[in-house]
Amino acid sequence: MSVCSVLLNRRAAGGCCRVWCGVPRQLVHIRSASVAEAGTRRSDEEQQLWEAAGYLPFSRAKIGSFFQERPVLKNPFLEDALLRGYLRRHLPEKAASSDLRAFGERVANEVDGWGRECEVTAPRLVHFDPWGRRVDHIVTSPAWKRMKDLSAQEGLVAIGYERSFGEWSRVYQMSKLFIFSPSSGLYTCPLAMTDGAAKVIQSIGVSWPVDEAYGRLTTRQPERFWTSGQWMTERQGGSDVASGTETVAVPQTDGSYKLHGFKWFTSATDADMTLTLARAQDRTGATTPGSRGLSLFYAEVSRDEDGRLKGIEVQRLKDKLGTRQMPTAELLLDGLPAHRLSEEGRGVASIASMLTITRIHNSVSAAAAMRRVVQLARDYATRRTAFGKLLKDHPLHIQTLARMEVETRGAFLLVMDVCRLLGREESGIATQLDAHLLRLLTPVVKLYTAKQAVAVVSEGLESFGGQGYIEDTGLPGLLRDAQVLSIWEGTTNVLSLDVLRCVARSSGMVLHAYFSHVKSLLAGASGVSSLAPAVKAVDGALSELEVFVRGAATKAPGYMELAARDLAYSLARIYTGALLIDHACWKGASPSDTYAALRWCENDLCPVATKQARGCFESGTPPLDAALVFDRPTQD
Ligand code: UCC
Repeated sequence: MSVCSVLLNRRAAGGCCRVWCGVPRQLVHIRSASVAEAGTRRSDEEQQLWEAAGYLPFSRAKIGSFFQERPVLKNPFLEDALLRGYLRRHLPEKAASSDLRAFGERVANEVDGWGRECEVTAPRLVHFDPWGRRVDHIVTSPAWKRMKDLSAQEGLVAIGYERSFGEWSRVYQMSKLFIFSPSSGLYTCPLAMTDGAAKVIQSIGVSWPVDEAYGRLTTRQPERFWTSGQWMTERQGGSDVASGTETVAVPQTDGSYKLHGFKWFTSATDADMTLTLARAQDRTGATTPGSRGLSLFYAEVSRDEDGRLKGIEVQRLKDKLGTRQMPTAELLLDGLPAHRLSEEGRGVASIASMLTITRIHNSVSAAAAMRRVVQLARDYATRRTAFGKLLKDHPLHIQTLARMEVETRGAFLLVMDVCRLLGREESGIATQLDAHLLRLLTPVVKLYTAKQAVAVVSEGLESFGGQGYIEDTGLPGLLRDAQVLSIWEGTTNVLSLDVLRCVARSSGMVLHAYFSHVKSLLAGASGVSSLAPAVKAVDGALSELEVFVRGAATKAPGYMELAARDLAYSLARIYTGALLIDHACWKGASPSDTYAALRWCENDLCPVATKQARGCFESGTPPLDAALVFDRPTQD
């Protein structure tokens, strides 16, 4: 090795506090001082002694000998104090906890690797066979196929329909999905739509032509298991479905239909069937515009004897920011055989129960992404040293992780409460109050947790330093995949408007249920002094919200539209605060449960009141907003 390279290597190594090749730092440091003497030359003998002693870092291996330890994924069930506490409180059955424990072990040791395989082996579309025949094969990785089998075996959809744990079955199912989701290679997306399709079929009636499909969607037998798509979005967009749907359904003499149209976003397109919206033609070939013209259709995805998809051409796969594990395609429907499931013109109302389910799944994935990044960051904090001590011993670092933990706990409790309500509704024991709460909180939990997930996962990546930005750590994918959660299944603003819609359609009854329930949760904590500041904060915010809502009745619709997002955030933060308080009052709660509740309640719990006080929703605001957004440079 030349003196020059020795010098270079010494400089590169200077200042590091690790021990190299068994040589104590002090020794290296002293030698490094002698090397630093500019212009001096070591004798050949000295040089040989140096090299023989093996003191030189980087002298033998070009990459050196120090490697940062990677964060280790441990059993995500066993590692999650809140999940386990929540289940001990509400679902103490041994069968559930043993299943979750075993599944958590499998997720950490086996499934997480498959998820990574799905990410690095993205699906691809093969349009033609070697002889030029159109085949439109979506080729997915073996790991993606294993995910399908696993999903059936583990009952990831079936549990919701077997109802072995009665009203708590949905909580059990979603707990399983919660530990699976970040390792699933996005297989939770087809499962969400499959669950949604089963729910729609169940609500319409399990009879021909969907009885066979229902059995397959909810089976635990991998060889029978089907997944379903939910094809709603066309070129004009996926939010305003009523005006954006061009697909027509042409009636056939046997009572079935053929669909003709172009579906612009179809996720998990390797599905076995789909539920989709189209406009049924009358005898003259005319269709009805708007929502009243939309009906719900069921179609199987199958091939003819030549291997061609029946009535479907896959135009192309989408090139997405994230969720690359999952095929998302543009589909030309050209005579797709289908059956109408809803009454004519009741398409949106009929698919609404699917939206409820997929929005809840979305929220589970959001909370799960937060939980996963916190678990990994926590583990990493016990391994990585900076400035002479482990990250876990830097209070500022731990403060950041603690803030992420508070967000994660809030999201988890909010999601699980909506699952609890769903379980009650499906078990036939929901009160009117439960039904109202479920309707109101479904858009709220979806919009709020999706935004939280992006913020928490982004913060989480920072806690790994530069490694959080490196693709093959698997960490950046968490952020990319989180970003979709606020986009699909209704964007934040569309869902905020859905909150207003359900308030109006229920004549305010959903809000009445909300206020009653939050008050009853707070009442349970009235004598708990350690929680007094949190109770006071939620109580105060609830009063502010009540004042806002009372005043809203006299406001113009434009006022409420401007307030919609802040209203939805207020509903989420206050309700979550009440849930954290309630959980902290449980006899099995830990001091950390109390601390999390106190910290959560330090937030602005009622931003709609804060913003109202600043005049944000007044009629003078939109022109100012518009002037700001479209501000142009003035001419020089
Ligand atoms: O498909 C997509 C991507 C697939 C991938 C998903 C995977 C998720 C996996 C997550 C885990 C990883 S993206 C598609 C995105 N598009 C949407 O989500 C639609 C967003 N837009 C809306 O939600 C709108 O609010 C619409 C489309 C529902 C609005 O349509 P309309 O026609 O204007 O709706 P109306 O007139 O307000 O309501 C029609 C009927 C009413 O019932 P009736 O007639 O009985 O009064 C409403 O009460 O539908 C009822 N309805 C609802 N019911 C409407 N929305 C709901 C609801 N959310 N819940 C219950």
